Amino acid sequence: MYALLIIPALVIVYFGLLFLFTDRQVNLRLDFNKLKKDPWRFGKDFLWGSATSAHQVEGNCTNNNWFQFESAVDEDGQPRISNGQKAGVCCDQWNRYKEDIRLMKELSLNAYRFSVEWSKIEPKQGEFDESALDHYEQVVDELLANGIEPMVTLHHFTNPIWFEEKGAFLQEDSPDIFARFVERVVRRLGSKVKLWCTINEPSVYAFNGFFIGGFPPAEKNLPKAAVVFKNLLRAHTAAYTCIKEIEPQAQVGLVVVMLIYEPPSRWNLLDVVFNRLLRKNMSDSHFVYLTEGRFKFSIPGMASESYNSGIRDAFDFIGVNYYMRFLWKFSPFGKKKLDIIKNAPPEKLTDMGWEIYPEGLYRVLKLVSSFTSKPIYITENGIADDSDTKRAKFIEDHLLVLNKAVDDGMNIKGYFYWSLIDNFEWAHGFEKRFGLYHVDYATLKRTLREGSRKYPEIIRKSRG
Ligand code: GCO
Repeated sequence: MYALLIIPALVIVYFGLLFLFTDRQVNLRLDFNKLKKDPWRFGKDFLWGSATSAHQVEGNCTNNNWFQFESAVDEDGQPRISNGQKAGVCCDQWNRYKEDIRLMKELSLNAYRFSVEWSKIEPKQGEFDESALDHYEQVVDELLANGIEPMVTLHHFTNPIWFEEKGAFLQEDSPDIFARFVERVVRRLGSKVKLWCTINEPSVYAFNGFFIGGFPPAEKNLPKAAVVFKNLLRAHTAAYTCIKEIEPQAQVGLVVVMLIYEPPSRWNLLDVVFNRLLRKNMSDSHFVYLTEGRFKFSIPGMASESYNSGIRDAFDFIGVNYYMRFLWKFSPFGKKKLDIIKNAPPEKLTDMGWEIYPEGLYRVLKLVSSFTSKPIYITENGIADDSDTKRAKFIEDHLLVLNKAVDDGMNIKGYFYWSLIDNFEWAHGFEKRFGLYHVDYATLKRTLREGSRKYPEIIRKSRG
């Protein structure tokens, strides 16, 4: 008799848990033909930009941890960077920034997100190089003279070697060390720059560097990754406080990479719960920290870290980097316990192997908006597409989705395409081409890609 009841009870519990942990927007699909009929709703003040980071475009970043990493080899003696490439002179934006700003203007852009290279500004601890600050001030002046709003990122993955050698963001006092650098930058640029991103993608820096091993220092230690994640968020708050003391009017935000964590099967409770756990730790944790000051990272049996800053709402905006969705499969008894399932057809994949899923942008914006009504900037979104066959559609579809998000009342203030020009894609080297402009690395010539024309076309239409 009881046995007969157990089965329906288990079924109820199973589906109850499924309901509890399933993302309400799982597999969301939108009708793009319908979206195309909507008028563009980005107001006149909307920021239309592109984004880069110092190490990926500037050239001669020879005093940071990535410079060291580019010469290092892995456990099998293989180079850390694809084909043993090195960033080197890169796109030489340090010397060609005027040309690049002209390229932005040609696309009708009115904003540029770029990062300042800490290792050039503070080459030794406590020693600041005013000529590096002069350079960034000149860049900012040139942008402003061309009607382009600068958005400055203070930390985009690279550390000065001296900081790296001390233990970088594993150190308890790393937020203070970082804030001292921030102070120097803001004292110099603060009267001209209104928009500041403190840290780019804390979770990517922490987990690529300390768990997956694709970034320096290439460790595989989840508890350490959790500590670094925590300290990066603390560093955000330290930077926020410092900037606001100097420039109370400044708008300061954190840049969060937002993946869609999707169960390969929506009826498999294990997959559903596991993907929810990942989202909670890797995405939601940023927003709980920002809004409540509480940090909690917990993967049962593997790592657990918590912290309370006691400071709520130390942010003025959220920067969202959105690229793709991942289907994570968790097989506790399988050979490969953790796997990313790839079932998208080739036409839906970028050169990075990432699934093109524009609806995901809507979903992540909805998620961020459930935590805060403060402004959101899409600080990165783009495609590696060397053949340039998918770029135009990628841009259009993502902007249609963004338009819907604006229409639905989400507080979105700008969009920055990654990237202005092809650049050094970290451990992937130069092969992955994200640029609106193609870069010929032999001559450094920039050439607009056909597919990129979609971007200014939409910008112009939306301005009316
Ligand atoms: C990141 C960064 C960029 C990347 C871009 C494309 O997310 O890793 O912010 O530096 O180049 O996202 O992968």
